[in-house]
Amino acid sequence: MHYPQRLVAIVSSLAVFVTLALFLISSWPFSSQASPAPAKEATFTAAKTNLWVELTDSEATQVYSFLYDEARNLNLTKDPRNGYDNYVMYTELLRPNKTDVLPYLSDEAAPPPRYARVALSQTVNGEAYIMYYAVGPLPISDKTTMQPLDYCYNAGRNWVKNPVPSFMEFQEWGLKLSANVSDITLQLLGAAANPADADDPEGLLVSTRPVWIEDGTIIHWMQLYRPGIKSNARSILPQGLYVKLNTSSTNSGEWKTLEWYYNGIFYETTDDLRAAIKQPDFELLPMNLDGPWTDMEDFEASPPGRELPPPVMVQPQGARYRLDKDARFVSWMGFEFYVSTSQSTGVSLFDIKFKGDSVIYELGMQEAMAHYAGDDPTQGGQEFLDTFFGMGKMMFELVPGYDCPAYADFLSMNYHETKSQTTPNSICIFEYTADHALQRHTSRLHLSISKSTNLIVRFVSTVGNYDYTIDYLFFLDGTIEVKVRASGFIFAAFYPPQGPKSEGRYGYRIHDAISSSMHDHVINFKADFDIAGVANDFQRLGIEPMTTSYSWDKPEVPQRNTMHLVEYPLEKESGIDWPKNSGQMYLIYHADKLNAWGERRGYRITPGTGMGSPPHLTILNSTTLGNAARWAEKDLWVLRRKDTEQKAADPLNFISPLDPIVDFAKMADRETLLTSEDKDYDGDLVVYFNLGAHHVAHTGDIPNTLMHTSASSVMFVPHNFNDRDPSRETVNGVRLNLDGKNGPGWIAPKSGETGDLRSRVVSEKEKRGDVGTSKTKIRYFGATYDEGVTLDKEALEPGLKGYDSRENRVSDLSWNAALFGPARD
Ligand SMILES: *[C@@H]1O[C@H](CO)[C@@H](O)[C@H](O)[C@H]1NC(C)=O
Ligand SMILES: *[C@@H]1O[C@H](CO)[C@@H](O)[C@H](O)[C@H]1NC(C)=O
Ligand SMILES: *[C@@H]1O[C@H](CO)[C@@H](O)[C@H](O)[C@H]1NC(C)=O
Ligand SMILES: *[C@@H]1O[C@H](CO)[C@@H](O)[C@H](O)[C@H]1NC(C)=O
Ligand SMILES: *[C@@H]1O[C@H](CO)[C@@H](O)[C@H](O)[C@H]1NC(C)=O
Ligand SMILES: [Cu+2]
Repeated sequence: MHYPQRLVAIVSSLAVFVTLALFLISSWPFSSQASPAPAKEATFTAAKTNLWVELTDSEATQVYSFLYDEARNLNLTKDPRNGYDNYVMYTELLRPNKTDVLPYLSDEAAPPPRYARVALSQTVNGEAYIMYYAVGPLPISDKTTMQPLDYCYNAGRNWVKNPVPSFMEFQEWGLKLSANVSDITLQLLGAAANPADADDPEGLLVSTRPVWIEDGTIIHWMQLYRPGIKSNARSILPQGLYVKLNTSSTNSGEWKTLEWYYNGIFYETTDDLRAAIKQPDFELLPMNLDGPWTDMEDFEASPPGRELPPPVMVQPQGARYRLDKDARFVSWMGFEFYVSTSQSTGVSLFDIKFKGDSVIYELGMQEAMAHYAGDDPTQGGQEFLDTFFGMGKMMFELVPGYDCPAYADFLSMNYHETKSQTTPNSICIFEYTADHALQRHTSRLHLSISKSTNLIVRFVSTVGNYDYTIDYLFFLDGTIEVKVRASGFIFAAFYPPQGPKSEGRYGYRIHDAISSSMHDHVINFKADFDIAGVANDFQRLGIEPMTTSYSWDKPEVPQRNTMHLVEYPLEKESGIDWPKNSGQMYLIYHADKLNAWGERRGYRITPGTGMGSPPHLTILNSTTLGNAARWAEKDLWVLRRKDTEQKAADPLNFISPLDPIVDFAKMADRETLLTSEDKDYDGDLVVYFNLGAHHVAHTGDIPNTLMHTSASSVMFVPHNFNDRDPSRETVNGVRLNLDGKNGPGWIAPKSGETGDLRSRVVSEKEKRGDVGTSKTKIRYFGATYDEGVTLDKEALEPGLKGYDSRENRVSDLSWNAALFGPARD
């Protein structure tokens, strides 16, 4: 299941020997060739149970048996034909209430019982629904019940209507309809649909977008696409022909085409379009044809530089973090946390501590939106809420040496649809040393510099045309960063050569007949801060200009223009944007815990590294989104934490935008954040923040968007959290003592001069680093490479022989793919 690594676990007796050897011998005793994995412990066990780990296969099996039990009377089928059948769509862990978890984490109570969330497709009175239930406690016993799960859905119900229960039939109907007008498509688009073979590389494909869903009425726009099968480039191969459909009836025999749209002109019937094409003045648009321009690789080019492989990071002496793979618990340089996964939202981290203090209880993605604009019937209203497609399910296997360094540790992703699924190696954990120092300072007599090494937890979720790489990064000073980068094919629009006909501009022409189609990516995360405990408050620290007078300035300067700090507590649940000119700092403090200097212990929330400050959605009151994603309207939100408000969104919001099961606006309803105003409030805050990009794609996005151009990040930085910078204890660095005779410089000291190497209590063995040359005295802190290392090719460039995946069950972004999931294999 795992990649072949040189750094294999070593037997425990050897580990003991190596550990002892480290104490006894002052310099590294082995050549790396002889002992590739020294300090790594053979076993490392989390102190607590990981309460957030996904249901095991055995738990899921029990849940399925419970559901299929005839006593439940659910009439479930294991082989559903469509959404009118009763079947289990998926089951997953229903994450425990924090109220029940905290007593366990502080050793005051047993772990809370485990529950499953079950999503059932159920038909009631001829109407198809998707319904959520809680099944538990697990393991199944006579105490186990199945209850409608509604406490965490603020719509006050546990169901959403399935608006297109026969989606597969709908897709097939669309293809047949296109094939029926092959005389038209051959003339206009140079190809025909092939309903008999959806994988026909020459056959046209269809893609639909719902325009209107109200009780009993569902209208779609359908557009034709070339398949671009080889590179999966379909989303940049839209064709210029659109048709409006009425699929309101439950009987597909009554589905109708309404009107056709081509080159800015509507045709009321198919025959009207046929007749128009026969006219001599009919204007034929260019076709958007597949070709080498959609290839993601150039195997042939060999400009200077390509003949040598690029540099790589290696880790010849083993990992420095400790990982309990079973418990999914990680410990690194003072940080500790548990890893959890979910089929819809991917990887979340829980109970993040730094040097024993709590920092964040829960950190995880909630939803990823892509919202388009344009003057054609598809892009003009297109929007995706990607958790609906299962961003956890689509965490495919990572490529060592490319997604993550060859030496990374990999974890699998498991989830449960009709049956249990495991994707190997889809989360990676590794250390990486930055291309810059963490700290440095040169003085007359010495220079001190240390390395910036991060721990990174990474996963990639491929949602149709787009691949999101999501990182949780940890820094030695206690900083935590959340970063999203995206790549893959954009979802382009067809571009008539004479340019957009309406006044708006929505993109650039980036090939014969495609427009780059502007869109916003807004990706929401939850950070449940517990800065040194749950009772926290949120302050905005203004950095403001001021005119004032000081007694010491008088009489010469009666008034001075200067600046100062002003604190504004956030008193009510609110959404806020990143401040102009970084004129405010957003701070979360513990209510009363102080550091040694009497200042409140806190963390700062700030835009991190990426393409500018992370944006929110440009569109105001999006017509398509309704109430499905109100979290996208501001950069970040500060809310009270509640057991009843687990997430900012639910995947099913995508199919019920007007009346979503979770309406974020109802969560952010301006309740007081002041414990003094509400005695029942414990001061526990949650921050929801957005990453993403205003994606104005250009020719550089062809064939694929590049990761650095789409990167966005938010950082949480200690703010008076410690008494001084804690990275000094864990960092690797060096102090160089200089002779100092002629100012800073690399000047040879007088013979016999040793200089001050800050050797307050230096024992002989600690002098190990004191290996000064005649010019400079050198002392290292943290371990160093004292011998040469030997690496085999696998450490530099893995042969990928351990890559397990044969086929990825990639979503095609249709509702079909999500609702009748890939599990039906
Ligand atoms: C059970 O479900 C099937 C469809 O899967 C349906 O045809 C049948 O009527 C249902 N039976 C009952 C008793 O509801
Ligand atoms: C979690 O909290 C909610 C709200 O208080 C409650 O309705 C629910 O029963 C709790 N869940 C469990 C498993 O105790
Ligand atoms: C395609 O054409 C056939 C024959 O005219 C017709 O029976 C069928 O309903 C058409 N299908 C669609 C989806 O338009
Ligand atoms: C769509 O079809 C339904 C019947 O299936 C009909 O009641 C409705 O009026 C139609 N709507 C439009 C806009 O054609
Ligand atoms: C959006 O909705 C809010 C609240 O209903 C309203 O105040 C605002 O004017 C709306 N803006 C637009 C552009 O529709
Ligand atoms: Cu994009």
